Amino acid sequence: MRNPFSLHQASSLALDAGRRVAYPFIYHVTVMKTKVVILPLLAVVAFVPLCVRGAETAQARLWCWSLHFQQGSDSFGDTLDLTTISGTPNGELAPYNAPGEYVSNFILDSSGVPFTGTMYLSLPPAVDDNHNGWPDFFEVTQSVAAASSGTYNTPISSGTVTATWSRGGGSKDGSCVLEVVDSNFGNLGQFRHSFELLEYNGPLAYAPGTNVVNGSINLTKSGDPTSLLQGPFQFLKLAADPHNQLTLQSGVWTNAQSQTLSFGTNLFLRDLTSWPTNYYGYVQFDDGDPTTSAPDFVLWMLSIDDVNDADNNGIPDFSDTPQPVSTRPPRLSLSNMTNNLQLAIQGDVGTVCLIQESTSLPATSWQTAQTVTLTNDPQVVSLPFPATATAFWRIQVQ
Ligand SMILES: [Ca+2]
Ligand SMILES: [Ca+2]
Ligand SMILES: [Ca+2]
Repeated sequence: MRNPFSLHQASSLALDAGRRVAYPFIYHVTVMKTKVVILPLLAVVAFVPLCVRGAETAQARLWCWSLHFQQGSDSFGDTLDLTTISGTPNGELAPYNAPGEYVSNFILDSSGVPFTGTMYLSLPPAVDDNHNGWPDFFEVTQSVAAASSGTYNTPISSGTVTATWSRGGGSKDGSCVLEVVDSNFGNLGQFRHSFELLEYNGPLAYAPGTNVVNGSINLTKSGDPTSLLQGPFQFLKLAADPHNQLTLQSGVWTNAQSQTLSFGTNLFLRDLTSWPTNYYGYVQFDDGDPTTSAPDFVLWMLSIDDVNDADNNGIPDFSDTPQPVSTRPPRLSLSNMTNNLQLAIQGDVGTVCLIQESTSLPATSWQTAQTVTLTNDPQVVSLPFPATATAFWRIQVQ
């Protein structure tokens, strides 16, 4: 077994409502003595789009706080792999226990002699040139050109790592050169890696609710339009602050390979200070990459931007108190036929109408002649001729 370590998720995870331009930190490293664990094959579940009455659309961006590294190599053909699981390296560089601090186990193959260790690497300082509250480093639209540093240790030595990062704006793929200098063995090489941001964008359909917001996502991976992530969601509004705090309920989404990704419950906040149409929170998958043999790439962030604001009160429809559904006042016309009268009612289908009759105006009392639920617009109702010479009718909407 090459990698006797595994990354485990810490128990607590909190959102920083005031300072979003920071990296998260939720992991710690523990030694794992067990053998490789193979997950059972996940069931294939078809995704059925959620159709909800009065659905509206917001925009969503979902990205992973882990980076995906390809194998790196130096000019001598030595290789460097990163991994957070046992078995085949998964290339994950994962957030660690302080903002911007990352960790991964590694396998460095130097002239055919592999040795393993754990690398602790800082990301470049977070910047936000596009002023959206999120670190540009994790935005595909933004470019990166920066350096950072770290350390590593192995069972027999330790050393330093210097990272040189480069990624063009609009590209999910970048390069990272890791220069490894060992305290005992000197410079072990400059390893050039490709690294990838895992980011999805797309519409998020939802139905505003008093206490619950139901909907579905339909996201496409940046730089890979065939890779989709779809599925339903449910948010519960917090009773004490329903416009600004919602809890994402656990659920399951499905990717283009019909693999399912389960996620847990997490709190979402509305950004009241700098982006009031934006909601954000963590999405923690049980396993963010079903193609690898163990849970990995678990921590993601979902940013929801909703510019719908039907009542123009500054609170997006996503979390605002839903407006009551208004029905059009019915419009009436009466026709004198050979054997009866025909009352045509124009109104919203589904409206329940009481047809009421009086022999005089002002009426001392209106008598309900029929109750009709509109199934057409207009809907024609037959009325018998009145017993009196003069009669009046009206509609009362229920
Ligand atoms: Ca930004
Ligand atoms: Ca996995
Ligand atoms: Ca509103």
